[in-house]
Amino acid sequence: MAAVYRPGLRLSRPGLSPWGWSSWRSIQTLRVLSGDLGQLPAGVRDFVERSARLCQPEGIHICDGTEAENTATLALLEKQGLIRKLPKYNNCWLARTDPKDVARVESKTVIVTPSQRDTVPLPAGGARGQLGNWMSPAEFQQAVDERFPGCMQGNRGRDTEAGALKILTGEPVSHWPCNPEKTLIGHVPDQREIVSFGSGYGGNSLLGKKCFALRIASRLARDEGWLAEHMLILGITNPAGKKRYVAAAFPSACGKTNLAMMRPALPGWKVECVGDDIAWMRFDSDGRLRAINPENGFFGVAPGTSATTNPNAMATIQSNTLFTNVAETSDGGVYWEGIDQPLPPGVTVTSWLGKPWKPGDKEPCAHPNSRFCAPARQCPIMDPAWEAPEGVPIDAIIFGGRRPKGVPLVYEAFNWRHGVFVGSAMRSESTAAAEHKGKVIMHDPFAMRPFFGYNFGRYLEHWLSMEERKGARLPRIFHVNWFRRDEAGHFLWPGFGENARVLDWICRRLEGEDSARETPIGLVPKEGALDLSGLGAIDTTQLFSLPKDFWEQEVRDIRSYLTEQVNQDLPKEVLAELEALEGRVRRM
Ligand code: OXD
Ligand code: MN
Repeated sequence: MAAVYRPGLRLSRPGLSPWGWSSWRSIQTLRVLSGDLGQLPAGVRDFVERSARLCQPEGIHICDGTEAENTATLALLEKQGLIRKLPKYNNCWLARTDPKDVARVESKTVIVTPSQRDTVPLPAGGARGQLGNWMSPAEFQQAVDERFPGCMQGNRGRDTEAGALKILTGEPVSHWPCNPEKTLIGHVPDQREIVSFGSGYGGNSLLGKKCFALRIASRLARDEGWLAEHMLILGITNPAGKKRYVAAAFPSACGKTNLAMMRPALPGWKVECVGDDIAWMRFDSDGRLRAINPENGFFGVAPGTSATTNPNAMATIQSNTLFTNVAETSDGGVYWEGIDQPLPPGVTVTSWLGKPWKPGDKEPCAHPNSRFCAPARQCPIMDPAWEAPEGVPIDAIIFGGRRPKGVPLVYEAFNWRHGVFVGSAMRSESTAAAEHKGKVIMHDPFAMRPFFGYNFGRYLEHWLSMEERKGARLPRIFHVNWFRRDEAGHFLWPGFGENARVLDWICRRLEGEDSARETPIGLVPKEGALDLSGLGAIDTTQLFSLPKDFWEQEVRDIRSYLTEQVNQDLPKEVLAELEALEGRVRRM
């Protein structure tokens, strides 16, 4: 894939790009297949012309975003054999990628700044940095030179490009175009520029999502005093009609989409969805933190999604949806692990690898990171204000992770500063959304580890600085863990719709209810404060227990992570919170 995306922000003037675009040889007259270059703003036109000179496509199609364009694009991709229609649904499609191009590639995702420390903290003792990858402008220039010149030309282009740019050549392709060896996802925050090569998959190539709305936007947000975060946004209304909005940060594959679209198990409660992945938040003139979802759709993990776990997602994906790497049924439908739908008699399944598959087979039928991509407006519970330009007022921020041991169902931070520390100390079992292997507990501060657009130490300072904003009404901060297990490995909490019980407690805390007790790690629900009516046996003692040996190890791990990885850039306030926690754990 060779896609160059540049949001229309502060476009540099012709000839001024540091990447030496102007030095590439000029090509034949540009062949504009549709649209009018002359109608584009000067900066955009300049960008298109320079990119075309560099990549040398056979033609240029200027997107107009119309339905007709969408239909024509789908038809062309179908003709090229890149997607196939799923006749069981309305306008739904299946793409099967190259098995080597199935997830975000964090190791090949870089941020380019003149100074390394603007992008990443320098770890102590020469340790390998885990908070993003920096590339120098010179190295980046070389990487661009090695990849882009002529990459859309004739046959060569076929091996390296995909998506909208691929269709420019109009030639049929029999395989998923990617170049895993040369994949590079580069961000140049100073230029607000993203350059992606070699992958057609998800976050590597949907450049408006992780690349722009998180990495570049987090840098913009720091410069301009707002927040760009890996958070869902939901509205929750209690039986008395009182509505609150919360934003929640979870690492990939912790059930963010399920929570964002939750059908509450508690009678009389209503959840409405504003967004399932990204929140842009700023304080308004009344000091309220307001959030918008900058996305237009959902790009959710398919396996585990079912009428039980997420009925609203299932309703959303019945039409106008592009599925990737799920399995296909012989009656033209989709299938995956945990879809919880018996196969009708006589219906067979083809796996994401194109092989016959039957229930009980060792290999999964769908790739664990297989996805659905659907318009948000199709979700039956979209919040009436989901597109409101002023955003929705956020009263609580929830952090969470997949923690099989030691971390209670819910706790509240003592205050903003403690909450920032809680975000910095987030950890979770690893996910299929990136290239990591195995179920290791990874540090994932603010669920942003793969998405920071600048030095994490400075990001922490930015969060801490919110406390100093005059008139800011800071949201309360909570931490949740739906995934704690007992000794036998069984989940201690049913999750999904029952998580409304935790949101209920959070809402009551926001109303000022005295329903929390202090523990060394934060405030947890008082005995009987969590509504467990009708739930059957829940072992709340285990669910909320704080084993001293676990927390001793946890604070050791947090200390070594923060002091090694953030090192000189760790704000003293965060270090002080860590020391305070260490003291409380010692006295446990
Ligand atoms: C995603 C992720 O949303 O990896 O795809 O976080
Ligand atoms: Mn995400």
